[in-house]
Amino acid sequence: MKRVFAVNDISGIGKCSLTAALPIISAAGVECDPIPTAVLSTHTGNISGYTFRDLTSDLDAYAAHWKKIGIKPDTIYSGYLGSEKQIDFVISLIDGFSGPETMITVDPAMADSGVLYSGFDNSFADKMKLLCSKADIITPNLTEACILTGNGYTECGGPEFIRNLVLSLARFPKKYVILTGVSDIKGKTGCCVYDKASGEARYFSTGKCDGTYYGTGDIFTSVLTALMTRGEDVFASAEAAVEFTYKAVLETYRQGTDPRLGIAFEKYLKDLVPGE
Ligand code: PXL
Repeated sequence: MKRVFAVNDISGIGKCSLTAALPIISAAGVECDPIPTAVLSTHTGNISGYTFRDLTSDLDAYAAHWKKIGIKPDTIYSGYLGSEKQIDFVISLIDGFSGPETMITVDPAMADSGVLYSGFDNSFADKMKLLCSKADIITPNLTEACILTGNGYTECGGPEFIRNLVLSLARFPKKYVILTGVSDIKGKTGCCVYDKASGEARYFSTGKCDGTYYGTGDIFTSVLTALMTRGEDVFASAEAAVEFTYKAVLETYRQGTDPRLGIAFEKYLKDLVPGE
């Protein structure tokens, strides 16, 4: 069985970070080994009063124990990280556990809708660039892409703007840039996948629901990471991840629940289960 190390926080409510990665990667038939960086009562997006227990001081011993008992990952996947120290930890994890066959996925989760998430600053964003340069695949949203490349943020840049952004992001990862929350079709959303080796760029698009849905980036990158770890090609994996995320957002919209409390992806987990 393939194994993913997932370095991310646990937000008790919100179905993002590890509470998305664990069910999604497991459903896809890949073992998900969590490395929890912090425990929060909820995610931090537009909800006040959340608790935050930082686990940074546990991380080195946690990884050292895995090293001692001989656990080896096929993929190392990092998402939301709470501090520059935690970025340093992920870099040391990559140095200590990866070989030529290990896939490294970095979701530089730090911003959305034109602004950094609460608690992050420019110095954190600079350190995130270093982590992105250790990755095979990066999955920034439009805001994160603008921060990483030093571009001014605009929500509705045309195809030329997106093309330049993707090419500019290509300096970071070894293999693929996957820019999320964009489309080449007006009124749609999805992602743009750029393969550095071939120079090929492809868009995958779906419809768009009104409103802000927290955790979509984590859901998208968890599906993508699981499928690629399973051996599927980057374009097929990104297309499946876009579709899965859209179905779940649509379900949330239909249910009419508060989108801050999480995306209703459970019903679609069965679509990720590998065939016999
Ligand atoms: O989904 C990204 C994410 C993960 N973890 C925490 C967050 C967020 C986004 O706001 O606050 C704690």
